[in-house]
Amino acid sequence: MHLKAQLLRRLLAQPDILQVAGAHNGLSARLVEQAGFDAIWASGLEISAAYAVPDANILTMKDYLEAASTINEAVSIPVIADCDTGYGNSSNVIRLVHKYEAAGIAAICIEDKCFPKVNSYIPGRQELAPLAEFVGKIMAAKDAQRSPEFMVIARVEALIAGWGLEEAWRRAEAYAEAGADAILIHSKAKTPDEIKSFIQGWSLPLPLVVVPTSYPQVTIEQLSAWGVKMVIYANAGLRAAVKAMAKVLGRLRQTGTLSAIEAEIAPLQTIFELQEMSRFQAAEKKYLRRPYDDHAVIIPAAGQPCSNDPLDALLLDRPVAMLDLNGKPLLQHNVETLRQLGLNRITAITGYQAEAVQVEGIRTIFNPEFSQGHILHSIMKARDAFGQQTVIIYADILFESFIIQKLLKCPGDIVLVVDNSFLQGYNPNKNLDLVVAKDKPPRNQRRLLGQSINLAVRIGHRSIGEAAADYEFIGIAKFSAQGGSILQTVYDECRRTHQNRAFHEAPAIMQASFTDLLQEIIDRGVPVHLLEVNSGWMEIQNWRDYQRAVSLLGEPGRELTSHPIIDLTPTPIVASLNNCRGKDIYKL
Ligand code: SPV
Ligand code: MG
Repeated sequence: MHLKAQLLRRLLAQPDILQVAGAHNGLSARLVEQAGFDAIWASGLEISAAYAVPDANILTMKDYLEAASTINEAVSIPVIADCDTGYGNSSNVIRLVHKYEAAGIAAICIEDKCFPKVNSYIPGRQELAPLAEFVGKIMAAKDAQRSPEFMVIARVEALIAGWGLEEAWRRAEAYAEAGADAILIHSKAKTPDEIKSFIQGWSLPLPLVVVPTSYPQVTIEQLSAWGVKMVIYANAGLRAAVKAMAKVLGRLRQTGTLSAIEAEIAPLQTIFELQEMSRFQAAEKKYLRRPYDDHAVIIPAAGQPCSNDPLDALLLDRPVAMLDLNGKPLLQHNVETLRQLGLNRITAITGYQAEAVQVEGIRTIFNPEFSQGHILHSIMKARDAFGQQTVIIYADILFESFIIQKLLKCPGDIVLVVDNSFLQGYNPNKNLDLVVAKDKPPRNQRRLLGQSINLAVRIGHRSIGEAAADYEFIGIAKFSAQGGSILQTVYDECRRTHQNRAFHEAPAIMQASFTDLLQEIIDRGVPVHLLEVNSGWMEIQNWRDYQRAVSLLGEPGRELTSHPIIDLTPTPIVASLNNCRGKDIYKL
């Protein structure tokens, strides 16, 4: 069953005249369809012109077939392929019918000139093929078609070649007799009189097709009244495009600004619509699977500066996530590291100076309570952003990708990345998120870390103290779907029960840190795993950290001098609850 050929036959069976327009590629075909035409003429002239070669069989059948197939794939209306003389003799016609029919083309049109032909409007070499030879081609074509619906249109060039009406009628009748499904009677006269005369002397019931390029004054009503069944506007689209392109390009070259032509060109959106971009995107959403598509990253970046450090001067108009590190915000550095790992579902929770958080391709969720709540409260604003695996990363750290790689490989519903380098006296003034582990890691020994996993017994700050601590929680954690659901359920419960009373190290749940909830989870007997790393990350909480980060990332001179001069005198510590990470809040 040839559906498009069937459709063309159905259209021809209706009383109305069919209007068909030329195209040379998928895009021009879509425009023809959008304009409401009944079918498309895969024009030899247009296709040759699109290659910038003459319409004189310079291209091969393969070129024309490829163009016609592309056209056919782009539209749902039938395509009538202009096949010139059939690209050779009757044997070539047999192969062409097989190929065009298999490509879903509804009809082919072949003309009774000698191969290689030349466009009908080029004066000079308009050589007619012997009638018998062309009759043979029609018979070959009709015998070659596999579906009964496929159509063969015979094009009579007798008027083009100057042989007169008698010859045109004689040939048209012979082609009808040979089995043609329609007759295209072509004329290069400047008025439709010749065509009208031909029709008046035509008595067979075969549909008549005309191409009024040289007699453009004729109307559809006239043609219809004369009994024409199909009119082909063979090249209007191509000529419109050429004129518009030449005009716009000339003007652009002259003026040197796109604004001079903006009003005359189609908006990009129109092009995207013609390309059916939305269909492509829907398919991509449905079918495109990448390894970490179901993995989410959540970066709580709502907090306002609370370290009372000279660094705060760089954070007057932006949160720490947007702190400039060598020309790029900290968050951008981290997003790039994550993307390189294939982690693309990244959500940042914003609050303080939320408008400043501008990173391409990430989702942001605004936490309006950022100034009253703590980091835990922010994380819980992103409940719907959790995935099958969710990595939570504090906004003020810079990390190398291997940490995330190791973390993603770690089994366990809840895994915290921990480091014990603080034991070597690194930055002793900092308030760290400390962790007591179930298995004491050996100190002062070289070790291979591999994938060894420990368990947390205690986590927090005030209640542990550095002497008892085995590790520092670096601010990166991973939750499986189950782990994420435990996190959310325990939080919801504790919100009800600890609204106005101390929650681990916090005065109430609203001010709780992430570590307070983790301690609650540990206390409920849920395993909280520890993945040990030994550096490969750093936090940026004060001016010294910032300087180190800038110099570690390279180009220190340029970046440091491009920032305002900072007064390094420590400012007095002011009490505030402002969505900082846990280690800072109890500095008060
Ligand atoms: C074509 O469009 O290629 C045609 C019609 O064959 S015409 O150019 O009018 O001959
Ligand atoms: Mg042609």
